[in-house]
Amino acid sequence: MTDHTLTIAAIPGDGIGNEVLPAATRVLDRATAMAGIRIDWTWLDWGCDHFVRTGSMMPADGIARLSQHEAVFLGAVGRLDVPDHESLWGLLIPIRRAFDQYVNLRPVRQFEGVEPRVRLPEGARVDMVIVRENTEGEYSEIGGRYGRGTPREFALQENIFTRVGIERIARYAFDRAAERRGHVTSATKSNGIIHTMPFWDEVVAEISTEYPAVSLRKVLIDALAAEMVQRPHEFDVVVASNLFGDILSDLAAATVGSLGVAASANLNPERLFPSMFEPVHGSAPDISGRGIANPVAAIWSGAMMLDHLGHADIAAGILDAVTASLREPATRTADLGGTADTEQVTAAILAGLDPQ
Ligand code: GGG
Repeated sequence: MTDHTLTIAAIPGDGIGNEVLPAATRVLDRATAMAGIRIDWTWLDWGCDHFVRTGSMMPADGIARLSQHEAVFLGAVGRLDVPDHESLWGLLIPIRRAFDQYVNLRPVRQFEGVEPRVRLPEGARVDMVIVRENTEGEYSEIGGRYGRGTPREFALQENIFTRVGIERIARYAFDRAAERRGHVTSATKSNGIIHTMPFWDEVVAEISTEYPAVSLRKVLIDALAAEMVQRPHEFDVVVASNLFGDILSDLAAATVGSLGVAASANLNPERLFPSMFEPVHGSAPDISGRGIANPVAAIWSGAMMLDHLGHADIAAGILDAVTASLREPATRTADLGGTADTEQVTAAILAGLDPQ
């Protein structure tokens, strides 16, 4: 008997987004149905095809339509014949900003049975969360191009770091660390970036005084990238600006196997607007259409969505089924050394949801 309905907008987008998102919604449908919950999906065909057809990635009332939902579930954006800045700034980034999704939460976990890509000490496991600032920083519209096609041509782009923006992302990171192992690492580059990064360091350090039980270590981004390859198991919570957080999360995901297991949540923690959940990976034109994409990142992102919507128990059940499927090469995809295709992984996860 269904006693509760969730209204969720689903945007598969481009490339493998059209393969992993339907797989993930099947898993979410089954897991919620078992708990007496129904998901009312609004499927939206927005993305690069829409851009080629109409000149925009989503309709003019797109944000208003999304705002009628409890959450947004996104696949991937990007197509080889569409400039990447058009696809990102026409869909993904406007949604993050319109809904003030200032936290991009990206968990990185080493799953049992999946061989890490870096050598770890005996018994060590990678389990970190990257807290990426998601609405300002280096992803800024402020700037322009001058003298196009002339010898004096230049491009100028302003980074935006606000006190409010740094304070709120730092507090979110410290809150997560307080619930976990109690360590925050802050990514910086305050030796070379003379204005914004010393400001970032200063504000993060100020917020740290509110959390005496949590340690803070600031590390220059170049050294941090090296540490993440050499000792990924030592990180607990990493807080980073928009660009640094994006780069580090791909790097961290690679250490534990592949971007195929990198999930993310774009959160408005105050819940004034819908939050958006998406795999970290893009549209992967090199493998799209072959049915071999890894659906785990999308499925885990969907589990994060259910957790955010108040169904932590269902989310945990999905993650258990994902964990079990990853143990065997027969039920994981080739990016993780397995032999399964998207359908076989999805079937294994669906079977793992059923009471044994
Ligand atoms: N899963 C959505 C997607 O396609 N992401 C690829 C991407 O390039 N994202 C950039 C970003 O997260 O800033």
